Amino acid sequence: MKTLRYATIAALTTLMACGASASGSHAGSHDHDETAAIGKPGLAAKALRTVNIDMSDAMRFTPANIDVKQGETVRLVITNPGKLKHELMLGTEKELKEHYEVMKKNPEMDHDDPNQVSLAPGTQGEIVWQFTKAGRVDFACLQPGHYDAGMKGAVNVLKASRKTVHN
Ligand SMILES: [Cu+2]
Repeated sequence: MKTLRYATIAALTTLMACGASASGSHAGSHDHDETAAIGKPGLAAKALRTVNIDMSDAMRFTPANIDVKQGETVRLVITNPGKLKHELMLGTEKELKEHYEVMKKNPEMDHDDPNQVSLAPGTQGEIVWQFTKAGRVDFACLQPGHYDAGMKGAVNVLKASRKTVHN
């Protein structure tokens, strides 16, 4: 079991390294493919809008559907008023499912990526994220059992209007 655990942590460390370099190099051209599909860590100063999301022990996010505009940076303020640990991770459905399988094998595992936040009961956290690509970005709680119970939601990224042209 130890071998599995350490292998998983190594994989996560790689993921964290990708996330860290993506958030730390806005001036650079480094784009992680998987991250690009859902957007990238946002700059807090550019977050003009805050969206509050509650995570409940009824295994629901409220709201579970959020509309944003393409290119918009949003501050997601996430609250866990329940008695269980919950988390919110942004990702493609495929990524979320893969992470969930890892979480089920390692329930005590914590990760610390810019696209997710894990919250102990009664705590609050935030994710500042820029949604760069039109389409759908899924999110889910990957605590064992929670995703299966329907603890998931989606951000609908609406295509940017042609009025704003960036040169
Ligand atoms: Cu949960």
